Amino acid sequence: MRLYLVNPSNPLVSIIKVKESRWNRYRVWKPLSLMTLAGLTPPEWEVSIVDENLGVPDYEAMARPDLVGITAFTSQANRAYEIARRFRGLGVPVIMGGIHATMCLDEVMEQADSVVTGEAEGVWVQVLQDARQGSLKRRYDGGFADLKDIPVARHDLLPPAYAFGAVQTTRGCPLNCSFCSVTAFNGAHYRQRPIPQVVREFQSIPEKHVLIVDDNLIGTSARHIARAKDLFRALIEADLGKRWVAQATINFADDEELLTLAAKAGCAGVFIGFESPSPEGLRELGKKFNMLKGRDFRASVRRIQRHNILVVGSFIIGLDVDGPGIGKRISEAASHYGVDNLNVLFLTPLPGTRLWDEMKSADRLALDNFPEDWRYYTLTFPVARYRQLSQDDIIQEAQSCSRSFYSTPRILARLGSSIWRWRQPLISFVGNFSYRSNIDVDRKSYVDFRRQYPKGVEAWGERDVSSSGHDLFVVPPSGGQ
Ligand code: B12
Ligand code: SF4
Repeated sequence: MRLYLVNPSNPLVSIIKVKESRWNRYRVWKPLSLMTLAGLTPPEWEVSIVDENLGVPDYEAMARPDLVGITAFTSQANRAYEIARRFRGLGVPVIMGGIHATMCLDEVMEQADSVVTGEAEGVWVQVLQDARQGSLKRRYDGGFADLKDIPVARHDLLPPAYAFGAVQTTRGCPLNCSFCSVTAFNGAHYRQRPIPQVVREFQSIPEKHVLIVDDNLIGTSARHIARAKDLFRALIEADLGKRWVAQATINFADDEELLTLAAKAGCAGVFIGFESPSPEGLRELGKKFNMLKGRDFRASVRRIQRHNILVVGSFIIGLDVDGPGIGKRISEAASHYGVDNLNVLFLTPLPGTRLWDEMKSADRLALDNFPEDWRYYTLTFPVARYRQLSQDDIIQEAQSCSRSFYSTPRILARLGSSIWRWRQPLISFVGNFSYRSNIDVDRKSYVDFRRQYPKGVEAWGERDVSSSGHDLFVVPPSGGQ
């Protein structure tokens, strides 16, 4: 029995554009969902993973499969449906799963023979058995898996074309930010995978650099952090020789022992969601966690960097509190905090989030011709009606933010500092130039986007003249807000 597992590509995602920007070659990530499904698949199936991000294959020339499984983030849904149509047209049954299938079940049911919602560990073997017997059900629900059941992913099934391998050590996030799908999808209960299994999987990853895909590597409570320390101790003990990057909340900076262990265990960089330069913005996004304990972001970033760990800061643009000039303010805040790279994304209502519910009920989805418009839900297009900014304004703000943060003098200053302190200079170099080159890639995409939607969209509400003060980097909060 032949099974194809497909990761669809969305050509509008800038980091997959390796021809337009050669720097993006160093940011190609392995699709862990499909490698995990392959790891769950019994040996009687001959499995191939097709990752369209490496290039769309000639499907005609490939042997006919008995079953096709397709994964999709929301931004990949349109392409996923094209692939599904192709195989279903040949009479091959198609199963879809992943976050989009879970959040938009009715839509996906129309496009696939069968849909798996939630996490697949508990149901995949049954799905395959039913497929063999020709009795696939229309829907399976995996719910939340017991993390003991995550198999070692099939890292061997993909070619050595990736900059980063991938592994997962926890699922779920104890926080619940309004724009984020994670809590709706993986739950607020923070589940941790048994450490020996994580180490075993790490050992099977061929890439030297690895992305730990956890949404929140260290969690928030003392118990979560104790577990993260145990994980790092086990990785040190295993002496894997890997360098890894991960996502964490800003409390990563609060514990010196944690930072020392993380660095020794191979941590090269951490991606942190600062989200907004103002307390009003953090409140709007439900991320008050960032303001606890009277936090000084600049000092927190420094503490992390002292362990030779790079900090990538992520911000969201287009909040209701964001007026004209927000792009520059984010760039100034990120420079003031001293982050090594800045990633700025548009506020995007993703299905299943609180933000989606709020914006949909207020008729604030500017691009709502679904499924066609999903391809713009990449967090790099203005898909909503922003309160104080028109579509053109927000594009300009985002571009001016990136241009200011990635200006030549600022890049040189950051590179100088990372060489001087020997803080991952190579990764810092690639990161800065990759983000900078994508400013142009994005600019071209916006021209096409505006051609597609020539009317543009005006701001949804009034401009708020009082909302421009109180930047966290100007007035540190007094804490506990
Ligand atoms: C790693 C990651 C990435 C990597 C992707 C690497 C890759 N090639 O896959 C990178 C950095 C490239 C990335 C990019 C983006 N990402 Co991202 N990413 C993640 C992250 C943190 C982990 C995903 C992961 O690997 N999980 C581990 C695997 C094992 O779990 P899984 O994917 O859920 O798969 C399980 C089930 O879903 C199911 N399943 C999945 N697929 C299938 C298919 C079938 C057939 C079946 C049966 C089951 C099944 O079985 C698996 C095992 O249980 C998630 C957060 C999250 N918790 O999901 C965000 C997340 C998926 N990303 C998100 C977003 C928005 C993006 C971007 C659009 C924007 C951005 N800048 O981040 C881009 C778009 C990329 C694109 N191509 O369109 C959102 C998606 C929300 C949505 N509704 O689509 C998430 C949920 C984060 C969030 N805060 O909301 N991302
Ligand atoms: S944005 Fe980060 S901290 Fe907030 S709910 Fe999502 S994963 Fe958790």
